[in-house]
Amino acid sequence: MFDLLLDNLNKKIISHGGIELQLPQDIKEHYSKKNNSRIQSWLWDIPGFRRWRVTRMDAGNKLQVLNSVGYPEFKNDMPIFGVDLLWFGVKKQLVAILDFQPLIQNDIYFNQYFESLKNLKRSCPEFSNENNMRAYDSGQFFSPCVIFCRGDKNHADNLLPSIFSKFTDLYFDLHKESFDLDNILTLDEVRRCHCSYDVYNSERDPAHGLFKSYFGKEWSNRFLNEFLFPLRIS
Ligand code: BLA
Repeated sequence: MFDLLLDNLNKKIISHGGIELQLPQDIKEHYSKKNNSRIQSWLWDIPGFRRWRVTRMDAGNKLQVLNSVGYPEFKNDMPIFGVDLLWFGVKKQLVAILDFQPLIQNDIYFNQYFESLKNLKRSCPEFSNENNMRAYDSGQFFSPCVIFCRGDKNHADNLLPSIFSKFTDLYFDLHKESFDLDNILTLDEVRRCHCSYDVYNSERDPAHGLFKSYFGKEWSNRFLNEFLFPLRIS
């Protein structure tokens, strides 16, 4: 379902100087024999970022996932790139969440970093139904401009690709612009926020239960602690 988007993202990362880093084999690619499914990940070293990860899960008709998080360097207080795309084939339901994930909830910060995302959100009302967001407390690490859609095949095939591509471009544009902006947070504050982001998400991410049921507890704990949210235990 998300192959073209994955390709599009990885190509954009490379065009911004991204170099793929080596991952342990079972993190890079892992199979669930029981559920006939596969999870694959990429870790990128990109100038100006301290970590950028991409994960794709293919559980056939049951579930397709594209998930990616890009963390800027600690000396840059701009938001974190966050994307979680899910396709439930049986229900034919899309759940798409794309956000510049804010480090703090503060108007000065929003004014500095969210003008372009606000305009993108305005241009696609179908991706603006975040009132239906469930698992997360949207007050933390989500912005008022979060792009959220619970939709159908039409949303997935005809609207999502262009929104995803624009969203990624706007994020890289913002990253470039951020060098000319004054930071609102100090390096230590940014580090603390990135740490809290990993702790917060590792505790709330509905993926953990899902991974356990597909890939077992041991592998899932390792994937969560060592790959998805490594600052959680540092
Ligand atoms: C929801 N994410 C979910 C759900 C699943 C995953 C199964 C519940 C979907 C449902 O409502 O039925 C799955 N998340 C995954 C998987 C990975 C993952 C497989 O991270 C693999 C790595 N989540 C993020 C990021 C964002 C995010 C970066 O990882 C933000 C952009 C958001 N996911 C997010 C939110 C929900 C969600 C807000 C809740 C959606 C809702 O409440 O309806």
